[in-house]
Amino acid sequence: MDEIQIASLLKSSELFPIPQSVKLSYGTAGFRGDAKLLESTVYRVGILSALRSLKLGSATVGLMITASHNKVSDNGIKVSDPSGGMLSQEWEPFADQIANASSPQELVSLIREFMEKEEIMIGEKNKGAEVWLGRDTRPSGESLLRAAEIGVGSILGSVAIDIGILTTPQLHWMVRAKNKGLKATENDYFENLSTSFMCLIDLIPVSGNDKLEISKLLVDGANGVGGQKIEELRGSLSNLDLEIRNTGRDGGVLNEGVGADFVQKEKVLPLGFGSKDVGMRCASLDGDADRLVYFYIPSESSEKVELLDGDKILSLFALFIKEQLNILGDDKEGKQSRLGVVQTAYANGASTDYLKQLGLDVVFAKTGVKHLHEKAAEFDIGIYFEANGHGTILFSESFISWLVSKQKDLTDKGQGGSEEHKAVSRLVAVSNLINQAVGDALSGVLLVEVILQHMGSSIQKWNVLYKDLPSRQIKVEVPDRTAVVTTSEETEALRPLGIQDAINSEINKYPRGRAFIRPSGTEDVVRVYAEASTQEAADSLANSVAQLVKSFLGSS
Ligand code: NG1
Ligand code: ZN
Repeated sequence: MDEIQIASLLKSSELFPIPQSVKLSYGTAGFRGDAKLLESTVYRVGILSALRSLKLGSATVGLMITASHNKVSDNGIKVSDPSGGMLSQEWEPFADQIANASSPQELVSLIREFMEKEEIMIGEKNKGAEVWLGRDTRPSGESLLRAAEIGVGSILGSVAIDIGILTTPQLHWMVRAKNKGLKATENDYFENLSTSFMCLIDLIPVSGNDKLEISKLLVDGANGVGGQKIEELRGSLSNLDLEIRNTGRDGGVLNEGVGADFVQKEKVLPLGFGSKDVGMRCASLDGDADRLVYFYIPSESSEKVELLDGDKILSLFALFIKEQLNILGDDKEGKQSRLGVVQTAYANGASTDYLKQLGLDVVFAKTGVKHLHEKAAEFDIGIYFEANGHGTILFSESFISWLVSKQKDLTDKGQGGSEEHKAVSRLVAVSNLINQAVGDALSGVLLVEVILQHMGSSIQKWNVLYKDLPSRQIKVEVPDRTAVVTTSEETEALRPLGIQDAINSEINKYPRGRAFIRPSGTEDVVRVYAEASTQEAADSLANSVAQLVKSFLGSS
C-alpha cells in the first residue's frame, strides 16, 4: 500500500469516528444495529467490499443496506459476493476486526496486514474494484449509502455504483447476473420473473374444458420495499390476481405489526387485514423481501391465523419438483437426479417427518441462510428453507445443462408435446424463476401461486399436507449471550456446563417435546425454541427452558 493510498484511507476515516462502546459482529446476516451508530461500520464495509472485488479480479461485489425485519430505526449492511451469495465466511473475521478498529491508524494497519496476507494489489496494473450499492426504504438508508460510497472510493481506482432502492434478493440477483455476463438491470430481473412465471402457467395441465379459476391473493408488503416492487411487477403478469396492502404509502410503519416476521412469530393478523378476509389466501413479505410466509384467517371469531411457514412452502416445492422428476423417471444414462432438502433446528418436527415420508433426503444446517445454501448446493436440486420463510431452490450448473439438453433431444425427436418434455420444461422454468442467489419472496410468491394453480389446490388443502406441532419461541435477554455455545447443528448446548442436562429433564416431561437454545446472531438475546403435542405444553416447556437460561446466565 503506497503513501497516497494510506493518506486516502486516513483522510476518509476521520469523517467516520467509531462510536464508543459498540462491539460489532458480522453475525448471521451482516452488521445490524441502531442506524444512528452505523455510519462508521458502513463506511468500513465499503472498504472491505472494494478489497473483495480486487481480490476476485475486479468482479462486481454488492452491498445491501437493510435491517430486514427489524424496526425502522435500525439498519444494517451485508455484502454480496460476485456469485450473488453471501460474503465468503473466511472474510467475516476481517469484517469484525475493521468494524471494531478504534482509530484510523489501527484501521489502516489492519487493512495493510490483510492485503498483504491476501495478496491484494492496488495499482495501475489492475482494474479497479466495482461495488454496486442497494438499500431498502429505511429513511437512514440514504446517508448510510453515502458512507458506503466514501468507503469504496477510499480504495484508489474503485467505483461505487448506486443502484437505488431494491429488495435484498434483487441486489443479489443483479450482482450474480452482472458477473455471469447476463443482462442485469432491475427491469431484466422483472422480465425474467414474468417470463418464467408465464412459461410455467402455460405448462399447467388443462383437463377437458376446465377453466382455471384464479382466486385473489392478498399480499402484506410489511410497509417496505417488497410491497412496492411487487406492485411494479404486477403489471407484467397475467393469471395472477393480487391485492397489495401495507405498501408503506398509506402511513404504516415498516415491520410494525406487519410483515413475515411478525406473522410467523405471533401467528396473528397483520395490520390492514381483518374479518372480511376470512378464508382468503394471504402472503406476508418481510422488510427487505427475502422472507415469505402464507396465512389465512380460519373464521371470523379467530384471533390467530393459520400459518403456512417456510417449512410448508418447502414441502409444496418439494412435492412439485418430485412430481416432475418422477415423470422423467430414472435417467437412461444412469445418472439419477439427486433431490435434497435442507432445514434448520427451527423446522417444525412435523414437516421433517412429512419430507422424510416423501422419501426425500433431509439434512440439517446451522441457522443462517449462508449455512443452508452451502448444503443445498451439494445436490442436483437442493431446496432449503428456514421456518421463518427464507429459502430457495438451487439447481446445479451440471443438472441445468442436462435438463436443457434433454429438452432439446426430446424436441428433436418430435416429442415436444410429451409429458416428459413438459416436466423438463417446468424444471427449467423453475430454475429461471426461483432466485439462485438467495431466498426471494417475490419469486417465491410466483412459484407458490403457479404450483397451487397446477395442483388445483386451495391454501386450505395445501395446509393439510401435514399438521404443525405446536411450538413457541422466546427471546431471553442475558448479560452475555456468547456464554451459550452449541453443537454444530445447534440442537444441544455445550456451555454453560450442565444446562443441557437441565433442559433434557424438562423436555422429558412432555410428549413429543423438543427444545433447544442458541445465541442469536442478529440480536443481543438467547433464543429458546420448544415444541410439544399441545400449545400449552409447548408454551410451558419454552417458559421453563427460558427460566433455566436466566438462572444459568443471569438476566439483564
Ligand atoms: P438469529 O438472530 O441468528 O436467530 C435470525 C433468524 C435466522 C435468519 C437471520 C437473518 C430465527 C430463529 N433466526 O437469526 O433464521 O433469518 O435472523 O435475518 O428466525
Ligand atoms: Zn429479510
